[in-house]
Amino acid sequence: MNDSITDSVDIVVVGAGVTGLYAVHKLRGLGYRVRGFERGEDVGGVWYWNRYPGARCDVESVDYSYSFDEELQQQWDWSEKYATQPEIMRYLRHVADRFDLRRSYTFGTSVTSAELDERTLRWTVRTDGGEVVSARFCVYAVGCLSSAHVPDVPGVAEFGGATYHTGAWPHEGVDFTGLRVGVIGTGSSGIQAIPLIAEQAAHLTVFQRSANYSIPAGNAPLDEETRGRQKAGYAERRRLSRLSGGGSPHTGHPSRTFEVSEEERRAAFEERWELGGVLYSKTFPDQLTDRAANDAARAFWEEKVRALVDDPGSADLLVPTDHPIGTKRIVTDSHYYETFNRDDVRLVSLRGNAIERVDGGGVLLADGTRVELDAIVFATGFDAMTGAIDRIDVRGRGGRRLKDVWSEGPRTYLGLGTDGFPNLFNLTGPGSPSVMANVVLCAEQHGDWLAECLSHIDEYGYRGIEASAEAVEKWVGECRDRAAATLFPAADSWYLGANIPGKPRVFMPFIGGFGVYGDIIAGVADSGYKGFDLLTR
Ligand code: NA7
Repeated sequence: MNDSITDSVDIVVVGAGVTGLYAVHKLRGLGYRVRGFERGEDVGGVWYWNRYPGARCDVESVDYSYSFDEELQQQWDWSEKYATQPEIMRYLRHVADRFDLRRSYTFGTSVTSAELDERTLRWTVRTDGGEVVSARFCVYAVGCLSSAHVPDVPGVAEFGGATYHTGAWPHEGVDFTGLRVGVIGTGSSGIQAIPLIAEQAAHLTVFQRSANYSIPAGNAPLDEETRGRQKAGYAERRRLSRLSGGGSPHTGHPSRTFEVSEEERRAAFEERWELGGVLYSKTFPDQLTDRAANDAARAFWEEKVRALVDDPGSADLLVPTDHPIGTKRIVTDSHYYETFNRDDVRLVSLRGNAIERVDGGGVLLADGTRVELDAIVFATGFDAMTGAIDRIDVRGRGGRRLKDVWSEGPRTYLGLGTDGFPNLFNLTGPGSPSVMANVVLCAEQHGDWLAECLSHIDEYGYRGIEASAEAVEKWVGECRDRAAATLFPAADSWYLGANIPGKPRVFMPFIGGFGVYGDIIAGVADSGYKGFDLLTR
């Protein structure tokens, strides 16, 4: 053993979010020695960091929960249809305690590098805590929305008030009482936070670069009867979810948009509007592939939203004109549009009038307007899908850096592996459907696949596994071609890296759906890991 090595294990897992926790549980259950590292001081991943007011999941809580343990599933009581951040944190802490997962983790510690020893096929993993761990397998579960993006606005350092990013919210909370607050960004985080900040602040200015499509959540407390019904129906709920595109049991209308009468079409849109949130994008099966079908869904949405906003000028600004509905994730809100009916809330469009700079007392726009502020909230999103892994200096065969190999966009086979990086797995990341589906079931799907894969390697005495260059090339093409057959590339979304200046414009997720993807990776396992090389030396 190299002198500098502080520990030697079978597997290092990076991240203690929904995905990492399950991976640790599953792999430890097979008898592997696992070390986990987590940047936060506790479990939770995105839910540990995103504590902004109004932070809430846009997947129903009954679905956004692990399915692997029937007792856990039956015993845990969700209090609302859509769980808030604190409730999800309570749940993940409960899971960590119940399955004794914390003992495998070192918290408050970031992995800084991982280097392959080509002779042994082991990884040397270094942390900012000074640990040097040798591992046979390295598993990244670092999250797709965990590298906060603060735009490079001149003068922010001169601002006299406080600044915040929704994805790195102070744990002690923030009191905006009596303050003039500016929120920059109207994605999911901004739209969730804005109504609650408006209630507290003396005045709120919302700086909107692009309007977004949002749909009221229809959130409600869950009563005993509803919970009982959900729990009794869990088996069927999960079965349908596993077949679905998004990892939830809801299925859209069986016909295409214009195969039904106008009356039936409106009834279907109304039903989805009432269901609430993100599922509206799949009311009809052709909505995200056919422009006219999308326009019909969009027109119904616009009618609904205009009815919620008193001032037609504000309504005009709040209706997106730049992308088809659903091609950025539809936001699931609570009283967002009504917030613009308040006298103490002002909507400022940055279209053609960008923020030029921040100074000591506020924000200066290109047209010379100055907005005086006491606090600025950046709800400006994330360097999505690749940002967190890019922070780690990963070096594979020949010393090649993963960041360089991915410089033109992430290159994976099935999202799970990259050629030149044997025994390294990336869970629920680019090349997988996780950001377009219920990530909890995605975490289980990947954790189970990985467990089976490692068991196979050991059963047959292999030293490791590595995606082939041909398989990676094909999968990158498949992800690109599937996206190209939809309306998704028409939006400047973070799926495409379009929100980060200079990032290559490549559609990063697998868009074919959770169920289809599950069949593909299961087929690969059944075939003896076609597309991977099983390494004997
Ligand atoms: P998003 O969805 O990336 O939203 C970020 C918002 O910030 C969006 O409105 C952006 O406008 C805006 N933005 C970003 N940079 C700037 C600059 N430089 N100036 C002004 N406005 C800017 O991130 P969220 O955190 O809201 O949500 C991420 C995901 O979390 C969400 O999809 C859910 O899956 C959960 P743009 O639209 O780019 O013009």
